[in-house]
Amino acid sequence: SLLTGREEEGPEFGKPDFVLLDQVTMEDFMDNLKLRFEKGRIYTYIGEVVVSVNPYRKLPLYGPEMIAKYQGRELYERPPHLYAVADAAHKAMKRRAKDTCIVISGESGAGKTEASKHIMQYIAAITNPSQRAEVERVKDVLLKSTCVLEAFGNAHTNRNHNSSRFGKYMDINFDFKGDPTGGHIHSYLLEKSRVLKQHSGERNFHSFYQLLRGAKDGQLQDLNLQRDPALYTFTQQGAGLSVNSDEANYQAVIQAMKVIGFSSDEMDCVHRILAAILHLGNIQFVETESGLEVAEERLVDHVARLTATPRDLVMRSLLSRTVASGGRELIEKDHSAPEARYARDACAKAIYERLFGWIVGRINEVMEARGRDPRRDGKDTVIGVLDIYGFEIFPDNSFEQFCINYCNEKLQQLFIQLILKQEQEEYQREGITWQNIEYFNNSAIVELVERPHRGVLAILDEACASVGTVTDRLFLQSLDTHHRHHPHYTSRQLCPTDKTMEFGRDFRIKHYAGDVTSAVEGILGKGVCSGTYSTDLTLRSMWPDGQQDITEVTKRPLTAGTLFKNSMVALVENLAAKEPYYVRCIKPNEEKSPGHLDEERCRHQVAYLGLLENVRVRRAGFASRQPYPRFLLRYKMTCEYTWPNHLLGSDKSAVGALLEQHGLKDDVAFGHNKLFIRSPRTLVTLEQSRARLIPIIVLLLQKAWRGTL
Ligand code: AD9
Ligand code: MG
Repeated sequence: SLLTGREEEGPEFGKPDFVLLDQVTMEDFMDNLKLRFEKGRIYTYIGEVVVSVNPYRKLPLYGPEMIAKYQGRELYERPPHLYAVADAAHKAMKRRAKDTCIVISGESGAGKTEASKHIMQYIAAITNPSQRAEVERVKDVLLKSTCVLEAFGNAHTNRNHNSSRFGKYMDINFDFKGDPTGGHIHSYLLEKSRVLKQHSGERNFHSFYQLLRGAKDGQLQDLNLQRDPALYTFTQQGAGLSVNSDEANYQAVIQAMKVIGFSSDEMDCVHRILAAILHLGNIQFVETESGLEVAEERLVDHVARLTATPRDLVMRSLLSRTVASGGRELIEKDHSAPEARYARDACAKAIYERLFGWIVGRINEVMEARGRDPRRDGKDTVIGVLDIYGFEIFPDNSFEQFCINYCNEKLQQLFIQLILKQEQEEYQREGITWQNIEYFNNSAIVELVERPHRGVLAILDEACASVGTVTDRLFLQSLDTHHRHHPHYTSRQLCPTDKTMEFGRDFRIKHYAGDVTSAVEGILGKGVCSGTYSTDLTLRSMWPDGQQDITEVTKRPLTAGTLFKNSMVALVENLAAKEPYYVRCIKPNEEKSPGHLDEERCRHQVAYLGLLENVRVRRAGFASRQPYPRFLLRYKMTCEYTWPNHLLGSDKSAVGALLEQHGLKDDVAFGHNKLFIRSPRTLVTLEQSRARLIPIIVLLLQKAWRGTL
């Protein structure tokens, strides 16, 4: 380190890059992962990809001092870290005006959100050295937005006490100085069914508990709420699970909302909506002689008042619905008790979803890039950060898991394409012949889901267009007919001996990450509910499309599945146009216990994240590549022609002479700017020879130093 400014990680910490493994086998990979993890080295590279293992404990890896170590350094100069990748993305953006993105993937609890926060903090810390006020404001909003979105979009689940229940892609815009000037957040598929129901041991979204536990007595009174979450159907289930500091977080969220620029009216409105949802959840229906009635009308009063909606409209939308009969005529049809409960739940979900979408939209308004630089023709560069839910396999999987897993297949496909494409382009650029490599191609699974006309989503659309006539069961039959022979699809009907699926209820998709069985029950349902009639302006602005009237429903609105597919296609297009950096997160164990690595679980993740293939692709032919100057800087002391400086005309020919002397020339290829090294053994040889020399050189330097005294 004396010579190059590099921070050494000794061999006792294993290989900092999986590319350096002697052999690419699962065993070698796992041994290295485990060794490093046990030594607190949670980050390891595969080329420029960071593999990260959640330590479940505080490690001294973050903060200003660490940030300073990585700032402006090259990837290889420091031990593997998220900061290095954030810096690389920022450098690519600043030096080469490249749009970049950082894609963070991994399963629930693997550390994606934490990683994205470290990356954001790094970027915030290294930018705006001149403290421009407008840039500082943008940075504040960027950092604070996380806190707000987590309150409304995260929940305590069995797998993660702070699980993101939505996907998030955040673009950060930079000006020509490399300072953030704005941003934009896309959110994907909030798991809104959580508003109604949670698995045992899980909670509703944090926001509800924060309000109940954190609001002042007076405010709760205004909202007709009592403090105990056990009193509300929607929060009862998670009431016993006290997640630390709901009160403190309530204050933090309010503080963050203030910084972002939410007005106090808007914050009031948010709280009123949360309260209205809690009251809605407690509404029960009774059948009387004169028809269906609400058990506690007082609750309807609360909902009406809190949402500033006429009371009889609330009542009517619970007890009946308007349907188009024949031509243009609309008639009111009374609900049965189950229909009324369904309407109530659909309404609660829809309101929460709108609330979340509105919050995201408000943050975006505030972050909208301002004052674009004219020197860039109004174009600034972007770093995108994607923190999206990983594969989810539960005992019962619903529509949400279906979408989430589809999303992961898409991203995996993109990962394969980009990694291969990048490699290929690099070889071409450097004038080196490329050899093909086998890798798992998951496009059959992606096709199964998204193919026009016969993909699962297309069939679902078809079925949704005719709810009422098409039942869940018929939907399943249609899937069975179309995908009878698909290698990644099965159901009990097609595989009658498999008792883990139920006849007429389940279908299974064989994902890369494992088999996921979904029940079709209720998959076709959809709710109509709107805040169009509220006299509260904030609330009304959550329904910008509110003018849509009931007759338009017959025009086949896009289903949630299609909307999700479209948003995924757009996301993938967007990512593919950027220079990608990857963080692949691994969850070490199910118990959230620090320092324990469950090999079985990790092996599975390494397999489905395609990490071995990644190493292989990276090594296909060439394990490592380095620009000539960088190579010389590191190894020049191992050769008399190059130490301390070479006189060979070009760095390329100096590297040639060095390798010649070591007898390693057959193992490399000379690109235009970079040296390509075929086997890791060559690097090992060079490293060893360097390691032998370093103490001698240090000694020599010390002598020379003393001599000057
Ligand atoms: V989910 O798909 O949103 O359910 P994530 O986002 O992958 O999931 P998250 O980042 O929330 O997981 O991490 C889960 C928990 O692991 C955190 O709340 C921390 O307690 C813990 N964690 C994660 N990364 C680190 C880390 N680098 N250092 C210490 C960590 N603890
Ligand atoms: Mg998360």
